[in-house]
Amino acid sequence: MEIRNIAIIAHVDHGKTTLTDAIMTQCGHGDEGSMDSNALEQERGITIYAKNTSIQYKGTKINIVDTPGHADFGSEVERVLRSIDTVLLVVDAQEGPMPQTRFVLKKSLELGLKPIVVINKIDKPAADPERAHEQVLELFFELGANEEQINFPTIYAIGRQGIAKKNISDDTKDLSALLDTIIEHVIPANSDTNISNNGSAAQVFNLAYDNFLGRMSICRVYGGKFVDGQSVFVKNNSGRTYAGKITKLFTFEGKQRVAVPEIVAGDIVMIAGMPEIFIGDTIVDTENGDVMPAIKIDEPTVSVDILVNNSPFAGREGKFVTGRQIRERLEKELEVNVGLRIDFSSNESFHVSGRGELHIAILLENMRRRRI
Ligand SMILES: Nc1nc2c(ncn2[C@@H]2O[C@H](COP(=O)(O)OP(=O)(O)OP(=O)(O)O)[C@@H](O)[C@H]2O)c(=O)[nH]1
Ligand SMILES: [Mg+2]
Repeated sequence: MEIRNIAIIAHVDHGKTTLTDAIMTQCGHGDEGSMDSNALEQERGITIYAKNTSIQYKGTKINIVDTPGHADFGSEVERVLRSIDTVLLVVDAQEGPMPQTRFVLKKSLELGLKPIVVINKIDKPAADPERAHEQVLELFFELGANEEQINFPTIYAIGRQGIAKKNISDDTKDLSALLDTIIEHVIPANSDTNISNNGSAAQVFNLAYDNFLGRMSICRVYGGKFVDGQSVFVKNNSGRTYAGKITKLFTFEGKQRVAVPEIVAGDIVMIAGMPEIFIGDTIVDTENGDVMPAIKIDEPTVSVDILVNNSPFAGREGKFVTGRQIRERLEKELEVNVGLRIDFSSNESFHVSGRGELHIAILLENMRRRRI
């Protein structure tokens, strides 16, 4: 089956998740709930973590990564952009491009991606889709887009009603115009052998945990294929290579993972069996296979010191209150929270740096809920 891999990117609240949910619903995955599945995401009504899903449309598999639009979670966007071939740049038809539109578009253009622009929320009373389109075009020029990138296809949408159109005046009732454009415009992922010319390779862009299988890596397969039970090598950008063995393979159907005997180039998959793997690492089938370029993440902007509570109120809340327990939790967080930096060198406190106040606040709230 042919495969297309895309990410949906935008400024906060411009309608990425609503659009992704509508695509899921129209492609038969409406009973799986919103992409904003995390408890904190539901409480706050924003996306915090990039997540992937997979649908089938006209016999083609489309892997979609929904990303957060809040600037504090920019690293979530950066870490997934390598694993996909095109972005849907969603822009609110009333607000036009906003600061984070610029940030995510810049990162995409730098990677050579050719975006599809979705002017969304055209149902808003004050929407001005033509002006938004004009502003997006200007932004492409400003960011130094090449000619191919500037010739982006534009789709007009009401994500909340599951409607997409090629022209504003079209009378459409579903998202076919968008899905057809994805099939036409995005290069088939299977044909993508240019990145790895040295055997089978997959790069990790996310991690997950399973009580039975342990650490799971979510990867994009770049070349060849891997089979269940295969012996492989893991390589990282600091030059380390070590042997490993695949103990289980999955692909995605909607948000569900499905066990498969083999995975092929182009697909976005989940691999179990490598307990020490990290985001950015490359899995190869031969010891001299090429390591993929590192995934670049911008530096943090704010920091806080976390220390053991020694105030008179100590011990009133939480269960895991020692320095060692805090440290263990922070070390685990570092594995998946790629925008975070932590300095463990002081004995008294941990110096935690993130991409903004909300980035740190979500970390602290997650720790509090784990009774730390
Ligand atoms: N009027 C209108 N509102 C919409 C449309 N699509 C989404 N919304 C509303 O816009 C708000 C934000 O939608 P989300 O889909 O959560 O936005 P998002 O881009 O995923 O937000 P983050 O992931 O937090 O960046 C919600 O209140 C939606 O109901 C649309 O087509 N028209
Ligand atoms: Mg969202």
